[in-house]
Amino acid sequence: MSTTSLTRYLVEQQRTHGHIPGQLRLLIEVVARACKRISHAVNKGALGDVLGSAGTGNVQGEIQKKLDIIANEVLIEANEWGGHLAGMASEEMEGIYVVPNRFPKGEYLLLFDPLDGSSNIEVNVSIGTIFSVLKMPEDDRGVDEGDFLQCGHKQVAAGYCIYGPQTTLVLTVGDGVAMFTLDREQGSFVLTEENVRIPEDTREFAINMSNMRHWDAPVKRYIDECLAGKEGPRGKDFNMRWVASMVADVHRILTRGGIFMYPWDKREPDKPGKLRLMYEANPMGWLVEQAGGMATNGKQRILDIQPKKLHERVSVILGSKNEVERVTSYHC
Ligand code: AHM
Ligand code: MG
Repeated sequence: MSTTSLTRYLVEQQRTHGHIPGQLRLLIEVVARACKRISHAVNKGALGDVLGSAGTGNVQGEIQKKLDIIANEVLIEANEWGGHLAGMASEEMEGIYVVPNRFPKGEYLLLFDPLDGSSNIEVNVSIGTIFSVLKMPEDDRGVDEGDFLQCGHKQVAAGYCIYGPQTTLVLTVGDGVAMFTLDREQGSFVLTEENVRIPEDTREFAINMSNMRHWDAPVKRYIDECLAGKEGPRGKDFNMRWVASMVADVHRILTRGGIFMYPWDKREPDKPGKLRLMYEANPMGWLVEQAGGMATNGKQRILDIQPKKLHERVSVILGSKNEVERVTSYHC
């Protein structure tokens, strides 16, 4: 039974491996603390009057749930005063959040999807918080939106916290992927998995099949071949899983392998996909790569995409390396 707390893991990363400066360590601890509070609110459900729609819309035109807003506020309140951040950006806010002048400013930028998979809140299915940390560009005098528009390979920390049967924080600081389970009695995250590895091959795919008629030819070809099973060109049967919570689908892939896809489709030809590059694809892409998997948009490594705007969307194909390589090769 592991006794290594998140705090100890981070101190050791700082001390021994030199992966994280002290300010970044504190930042991650504060994010983890905020996730504990969100987990608490999620668990209360109907008893805490946190379910249902908030009656507002976000910048993407999606209806916000009460928990979307609560989680967003918890993350901002927890992080704004610590002195380690210059600004924040969230899927639920139109513009960036600059740390108010009454607080000291730090050198990091925090980006998050406060409650991913929020369509699953009422049905009691796993949801989560996804986060990504960037460094402010050097010699920058004041934070603006342009400072956030950095490629995913510049992330200095990324992770998610899944609120499911267990609350688990999954983290990378560029030294592999570690998982920490929330011990509710102790109130702390405890290391329960280190050096997470995604098997290179899989027989499990995750995609919203109801969109099949809108897909592009390469994705259709890949899924058709999976569905053809043993008798088809792949010579093996595939299984399908789709939770419709990216955190839950990615968590399964980090746990036992698989491929996840949310591809561009013909319904909205001008939108490059549904998922957001900065709050979803980049942090998940880095985690998957750190666990030996691969993440592309069909044509390019996700982490090499230069973002042009904060709420940019992207096609996402990630998971077991050999399968992601195959779908990507079908696009060439
Ligand atoms: P959200 O951030 O508004 O919750 O939307 C993102 C979610 C992902 O978690 C999930 O993979 C996808 O949307 C589900 O989409 P669909 O409703 O097409 O199944
Ligand atoms: Mg989301």
